[in-house]
Amino acid sequence: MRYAVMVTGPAGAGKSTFCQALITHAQTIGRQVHLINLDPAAERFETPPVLDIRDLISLEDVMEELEFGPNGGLVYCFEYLLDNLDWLEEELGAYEDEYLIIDCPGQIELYTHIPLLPQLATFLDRRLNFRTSAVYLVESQFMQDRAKYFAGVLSAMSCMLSLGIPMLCLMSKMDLVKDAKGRIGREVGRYLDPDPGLVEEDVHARTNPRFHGLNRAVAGLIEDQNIVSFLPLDVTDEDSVNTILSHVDNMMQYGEDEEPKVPKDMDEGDFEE
Ligand SMILES: Nc1nc2c(ncn2[C@@H]2O[C@H](COP(=O)(O)OP(=O)(O)O)[C@@H](O)[C@H]2O)c(=O)[nH]1
Ligand SMILES: [Mg+2]
Repeated sequence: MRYAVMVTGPAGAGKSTFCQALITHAQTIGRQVHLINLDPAAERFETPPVLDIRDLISLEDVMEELEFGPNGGLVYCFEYLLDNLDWLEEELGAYEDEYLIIDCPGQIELYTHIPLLPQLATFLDRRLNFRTSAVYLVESQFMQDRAKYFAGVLSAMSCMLSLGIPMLCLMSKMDLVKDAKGRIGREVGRYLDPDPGLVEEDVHARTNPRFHGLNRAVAGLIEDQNIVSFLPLDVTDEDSVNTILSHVDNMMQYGEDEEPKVPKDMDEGDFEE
């Protein structure tokens, strides 16, 4: 069985940093995972990827030769990748029984405008028979501005619905919002599992009353569907990375032929006699 985790989320959310943290952690616990870079705009990697879209096409060349801006260039690169899926298939052919971490571009255009990442997810999942899942990162600073936070939640929902593969949402850069004792306060905790009260309080205060109905509807949607809740990610804390890895494993039923796995933070107390 082959496994692929697509690491998604807006630019700057911490995707590449998370990929690196996962790889370092996997090495520590003696597990092999491989990094695939599908972000044509990526810069340097601490651990070099085993497969890199930049070997197929470079954003710099596209921008220079075709005179595209950065966003158009990215779309072009990704369309080019999808036109050359046999390249990807061939390159990935060497990875049997492997666990791949795929660093993806963040531009929302690639998810919703032109569903290029969904096409890629489908290709990995259906055509190449990877057990495919995704994580979506929203950065913790968004919790300081509720309008941004709700935009983040909605973009996570949109990504989840468009990718059509199991997805986990992560609140990244949690080290920036922990208290002096390194704990996640109750107020912060509310953002990890959003409730409609979050909107009533201050988004209402800042919007024209004629939008209050809309605010409430959006909050209700998030609440009713109950599809977005966040796992806290702090790359500086190995336990946090480990917990996320076990949730991702669980989502893909990684190693189900071996012994069953329960995410570490879910097992406590559940099995007491
Ligand atoms: N404090 C903190 N900074 C982070 C964390 N993860 C990423 N960053 C910083 O956020 C910026 C963007 O990270 P990067 O991984 O390149 O984001 P990407 O565009 O989603 O790949 C970089 O300056 C990182 O050093 C984190 O967990 N904590
Ligand atoms: Mg990156």
